[in-house]
Amino acid sequence: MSQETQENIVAGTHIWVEDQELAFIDGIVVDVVEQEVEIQTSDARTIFTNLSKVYPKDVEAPAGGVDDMTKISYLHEPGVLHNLATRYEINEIYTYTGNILIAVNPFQGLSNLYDAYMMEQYKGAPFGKLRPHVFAIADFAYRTMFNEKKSNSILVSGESGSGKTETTKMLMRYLAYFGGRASAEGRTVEQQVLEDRVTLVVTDVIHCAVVADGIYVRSNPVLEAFGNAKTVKNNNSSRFGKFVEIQFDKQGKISGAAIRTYLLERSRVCQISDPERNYHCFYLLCAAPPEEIERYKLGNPKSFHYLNQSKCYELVGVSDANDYLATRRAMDILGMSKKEQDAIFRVVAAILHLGNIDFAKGDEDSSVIKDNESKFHLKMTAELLMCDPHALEDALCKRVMITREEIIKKSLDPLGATVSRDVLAKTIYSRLFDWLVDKINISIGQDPRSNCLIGILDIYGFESFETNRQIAIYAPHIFPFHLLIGDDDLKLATMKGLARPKKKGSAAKLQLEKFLHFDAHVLTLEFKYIILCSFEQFCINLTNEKLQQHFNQHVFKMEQNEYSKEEIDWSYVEFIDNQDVLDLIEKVIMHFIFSLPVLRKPGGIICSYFAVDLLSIVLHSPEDLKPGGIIALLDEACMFPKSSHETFAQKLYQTFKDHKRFIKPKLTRSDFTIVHYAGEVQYQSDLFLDKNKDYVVPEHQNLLSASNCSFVAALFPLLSEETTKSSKFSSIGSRFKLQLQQLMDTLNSTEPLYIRCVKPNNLLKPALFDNISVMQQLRSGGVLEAIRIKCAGYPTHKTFSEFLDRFSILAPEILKQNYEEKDACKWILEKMELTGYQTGKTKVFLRAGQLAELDARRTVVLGGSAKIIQSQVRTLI
Ligand code: AD9
Ligand code: MG
Repeated sequence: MSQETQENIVAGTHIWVEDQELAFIDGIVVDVVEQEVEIQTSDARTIFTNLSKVYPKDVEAPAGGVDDMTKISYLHEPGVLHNLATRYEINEIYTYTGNILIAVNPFQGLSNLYDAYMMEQYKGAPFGKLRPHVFAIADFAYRTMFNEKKSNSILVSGESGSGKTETTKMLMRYLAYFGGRASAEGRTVEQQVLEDRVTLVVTDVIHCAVVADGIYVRSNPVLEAFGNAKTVKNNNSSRFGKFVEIQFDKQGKISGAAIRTYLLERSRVCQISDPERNYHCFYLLCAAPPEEIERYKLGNPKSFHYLNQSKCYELVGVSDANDYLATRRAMDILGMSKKEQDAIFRVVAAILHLGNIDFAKGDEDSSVIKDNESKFHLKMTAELLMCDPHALEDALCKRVMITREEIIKKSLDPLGATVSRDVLAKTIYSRLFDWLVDKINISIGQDPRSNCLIGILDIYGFESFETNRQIAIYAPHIFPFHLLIGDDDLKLATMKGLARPKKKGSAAKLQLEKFLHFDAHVLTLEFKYIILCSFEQFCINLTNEKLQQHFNQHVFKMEQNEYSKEEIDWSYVEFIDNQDVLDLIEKVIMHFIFSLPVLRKPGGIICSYFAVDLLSIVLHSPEDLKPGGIIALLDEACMFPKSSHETFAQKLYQTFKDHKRFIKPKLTRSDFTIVHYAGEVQYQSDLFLDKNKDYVVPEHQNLLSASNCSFVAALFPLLSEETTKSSKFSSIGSRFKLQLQQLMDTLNSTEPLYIRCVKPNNLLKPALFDNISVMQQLRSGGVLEAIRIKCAGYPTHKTFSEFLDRFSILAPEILKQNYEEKDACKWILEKMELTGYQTGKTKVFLRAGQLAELDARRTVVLGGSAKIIQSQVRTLI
């Protein structure tokens, strides 16, 4: 929310001005005529701009920046950004905003930043006394937990590659360091084993992993091997959300831990694009010792379809062979038996073979196994999963249809069979992942007596795939031509100012905004590149909306606490809320409607608007009868056999046509846009219905539950007839919503601490700070929202002595009198005829813009321009 305040900008004032490339550039005001400002920028340009694009700059800010954003005199976007950039330059990667820690990824090891000496430094140090550090947050959480017996949670967020998982590891390392047992003396072997397991899970590191060549290595812990992959954004990207709960006993020692995971990315198992990789475990297994390769009939990753869709097989600086051994060792520590480990890797190998089964057209619309090679892979898959090869072939190529009259087996065409194969691979993999999480939880054990815990949330950040880019293309004479965007090869179809290329099998769309430059050989384009988001991003963004609300409420509460500590009036501080977006997404339809027998149609459930119409006659309560949110409407669409993504989209358009957070984009029949707190995101509804159905194909279920391998059979437990009947449809969206609610309940019962990770550049390189990208992340991460909340109240807090140091020059007479500090401050403020400020017990609280006004007066007194121009200055975004 922007806030305009009456300000004073004088010629000679140091300012920040908006800049296309740098986000903001500093300069000095030369002249102001009404709303137009003439500026001399620090890169020696003269520019004219509107006053609304100008922000006052604090010339007195320390050269190395300030370690807490709340100490910045002018709390606005350029001020925050400049402070972070200045600090990053001198390798100060951590900065506070109150007790929120902002961590800018250094993309390089900074010496001694995380060693034992550093941990000792932060142990018990009052918060804020030492330089900002992730250990300070961990220590604060640990102290609060131990001294006040309060549970804490630390929420780590940020975009992919910003350093969430690394930060999480540092937090856990600190907690394990002080929460671990001091010595092994007097402890049973069982206790030691348990602690090793907890330490392993908690720190994600095997301390004693020494490989054959004697090098001390970081292991590839189990969850990372199965849940992480190389993506364009991060070589070790976590493809799932994780909440680790560390339990402590009365002595403050770790006594148990539990992991909850969220939304593993299933599609990656079958579909990857260059230069990404599939989950690490596939490559690790292909690098296993020869006897295992022989046992699983594996070989070069290039020979497997699920891996060779991308040309990337290896990671720089990583040995898959070493990581395989380390993962095995981690599994040993976690108490996974050799038999279980064999079964796990057998399943992984089976998935690789499964992906190599191709289909050809059989009689009529049926399909058959394509060739001998595919037959070999079918045999291997069946062997590894210990199921019947004919049953496997049937499960892939046929579907059983139950009609009123008979049960018929319908053949699938080759495309249908391929889809069926991929669905099977994804289902097996996600069940395997869930099994691993359960197993880890069982093996580390929970402490039922623990009543204090520290929870750490490492969860994916807000997702939107819209980027503005400029590119130059050589020789664009021949149309259509190929356009390289990163590594995506997109074909431009037309060139009429708006091109809409289609990338095969993906949702990439390219909208040409304008041509910048065109000569004989080079065409420079500026365009908006949009990859439409799907159901997964929808769920991720819902998570972020929920966390954002939690964050806002917390920041607001902290502000209020500060005000009440200083005994000042804060009643008119407005609270900015995103409840309306949450309602749009997750508001429930009142299910009791469906329990009214009169409203049931024979053989099915009626649709909500029909129900609402009928019910409104009875209830007369329009507020109660508002339709459900997007998830409820999606579930409803999934339950109707005749629904399609188009009817679902139509229903959304019709229901939310007046909702200010919902937009029907132009030129589309089924996309929809949600105005999230972090910006607009366009979703493509095409696969929403399919992806929302948590449905295991009964043929797949029957095949694997009959496996001779007890491990595989246990991944697919037989469902009772009752469950099969009642759970015809189970909604992923609703289940995720429930999971999220449970997470929020946990978070609400703890004291939250926040760490916002920032990725300073997209090249993953040290010492590069991309202002525009960082600013976008600060917006999405709610850091600027926190600042807005502060600005809605009193953005400037200055202790009386700080205030007097800076402004006593405005009222030199006070020096002659024997005023109390507080009275002296009041005297100055009254003399300057300011209103709306507050003086607390130790600090002056100024409204947005008042500091700029005082500074302007100060500049005049100090001999700056005598001309003060009254003007509008936007001090906020
Ligand atoms: V994702 O959403 O799981 O794709 P994360 O978890 O935010 O992502 P990650 O922690 O994996 O990112 O960090 C990415 C890379 O940045 C790491 O592999 C390191 O190479 C690098 N990194 C991150 N934090 C630090 C740090 N504190 N010091 C040095 C770091 N390098
Ligand atoms: Mg991660």
